[in-house]
Amino acid sequence: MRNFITVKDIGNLKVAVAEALEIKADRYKYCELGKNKTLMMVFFNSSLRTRLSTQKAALNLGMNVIVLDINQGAWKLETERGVIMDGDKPEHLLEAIPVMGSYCDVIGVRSFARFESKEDDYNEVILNQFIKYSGRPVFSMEAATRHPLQSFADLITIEEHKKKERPKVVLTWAPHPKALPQAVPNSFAEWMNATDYEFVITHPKGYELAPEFTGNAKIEYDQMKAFEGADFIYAKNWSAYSGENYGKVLSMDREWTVSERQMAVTNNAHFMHCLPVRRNMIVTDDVIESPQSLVIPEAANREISATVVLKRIISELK
Ligand code: AN0
Ligand code: CP
Repeated sequence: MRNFITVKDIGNLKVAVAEALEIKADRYKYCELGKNKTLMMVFFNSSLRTRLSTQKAALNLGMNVIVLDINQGAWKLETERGVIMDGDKPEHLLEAIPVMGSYCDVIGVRSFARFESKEDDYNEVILNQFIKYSGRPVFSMEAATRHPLQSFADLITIEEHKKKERPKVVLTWAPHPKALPQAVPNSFAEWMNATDYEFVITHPKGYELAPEFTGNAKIEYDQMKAFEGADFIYAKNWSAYSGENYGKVLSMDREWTVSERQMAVTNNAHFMHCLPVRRNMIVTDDVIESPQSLVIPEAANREISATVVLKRIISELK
């Protein structure tokens, strides 16, 4: 594997999950593989899980790790070509990227949707410049439209906890006070569509995701109906995608907060969320603390998904 950006990059999902479970059983199995190889993690946005789990994954493989937080101590970066740089940004991404590439063997990038231009966000202009100009394999640590390390960890978690071959998995929108990207739900949908699970998406009208991600998933606007018989509830807020409303908060309706009321009609479903989560906006205290909640094991599996991805990338380094 060269880059890890979408579900397609991981190939067969059954093989990937089997590899993940093998690594989970012995996470230091490949501890020699990364000797004298350096991972650089570049963050344009905050992170708790991604920075810790990806660093841990690199350490499992014996790699060295460098972390750069662009907004803390680095020069402010211009990202658009052709700009007369007489403002507050002393450096251009077009120099910064190859320089970063010269100090490492693999680069991880976190660069969220900026909501300034839907076209730029959905064309992944920042991430693609890293792929084009770093000269290194690049993996996404959540880019503008996808969060594949999260989705892979989510898949591992579902495979570990499912009680039937083809569980019913429901992605539900839930309210949040600030505009959030569509990357997590897009990615989750893309990965679920690549399985043979029964997959349903529920959200208020106006929160339709891009069709390239929802694919053939069933869209159900009635949340209670969507939850009926579900085996897994995956909650997430996202801002509007469609048309003029791109990046806007259209609803803060707390009827959509996941509570015991909706969980009661499920098949004793497990509750999932990628974290960070705002309690009593997205999910009630009772549901997130219930024995059916998987949020902690789900986050723990981020170390496993990252170990598989880094292992595959460094195995192919020249
Ligand atoms: C981010 C998001 O919704 O994309 C990161 C989630 C992993 N969440 C927040 O910014 C709160
Ligand atoms: N789930 C996730 O990616 O968390 P962080 O934003 O804390 O990395």
